[in-house]
Amino acid sequence: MELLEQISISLQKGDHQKVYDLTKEAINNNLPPKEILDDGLLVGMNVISEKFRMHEIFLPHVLLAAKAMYAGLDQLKPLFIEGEMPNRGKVVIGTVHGDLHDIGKNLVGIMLKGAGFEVIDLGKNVPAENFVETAISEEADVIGMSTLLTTTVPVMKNVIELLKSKQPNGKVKTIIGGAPITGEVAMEMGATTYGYDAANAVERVKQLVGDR
Ligand code: B1M
Repeated sequence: MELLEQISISLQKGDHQKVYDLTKEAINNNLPPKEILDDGLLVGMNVISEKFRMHEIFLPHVLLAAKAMYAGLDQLKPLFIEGEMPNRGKVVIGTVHGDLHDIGKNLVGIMLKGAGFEVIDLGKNVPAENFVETAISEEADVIGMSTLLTTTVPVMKNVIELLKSKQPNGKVKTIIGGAPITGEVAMEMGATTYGYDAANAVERVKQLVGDR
């Protein structure tokens, strides 16, 4: 079986040690990090997502798969970020209050760093005040919010409203993303823009800071 397929299958089995070893092997074989991510780890995670949606697997299984995802992703992270990068701007990112999903948000952070942005990652379950206070005190250009739960989508609006009240000049822009987010939702929430995946988020953030 091909190495990337083995990574995907081991991730689906929740075998984090195997995913760690196979990812290491793929890196040593000089496979491009983006290929290891897209054609190995994310393929496996997508199968998990679908099975979870169809109630074929349950939460403990998903947790194991997420742990296995990180066993691979953590090794890829430095490869996406390495090298001298111009400072394109500062982005504060996090998963909104009430939501503990952080794999997608972390991917966005890694890609932004790889593209030369300074990223302040507030983690998951981040209160609105934290986003806004950090963005203002750090003089960030953009706040990036992630959420995967439909119930926490409105929380993004709280952040955007709070930002508007603390900084009415609109200096800090906002980007939102995650599975339930569409362009329409972003407009409803009052966000400056949205990203449908990590690569798209980088393109959108570049546009927001004027493609410096
Ligand atoms: Co949860 N979960 N989960 N889960 N989980 C979903 C999201 C769900 C869709 C599964 C389902 O039922 N089909 C469902 C939400 C339903 C809904 O709201 N409509 C769900 C549920 C219900 C729950 C719990 C409530 C389950 C429970 O307890 N009964 C619970 C919630 C806990 C909480 O947050 N308060 C829960 C828990 C968990 C785990 C902890 C087990 C685990 C998370 C582990 C972790 O993140 N460290 C987990 C997982 C892994 C998933 C699924 C299976 C996979 C998510 C994932 O990591 N995908 C997910 C199913 C699904 O999404 N279809 C599901 C891979 C990742 C790379 O993709 O995060 O979408 P994603 O990110 C993409 C884009 O969305 C985008 O770019 C990323 C990469 O290209 N993006 C952005 C993301 N953020 C962005 C920000 C941007 C721009 C783009 O700009 C800033």
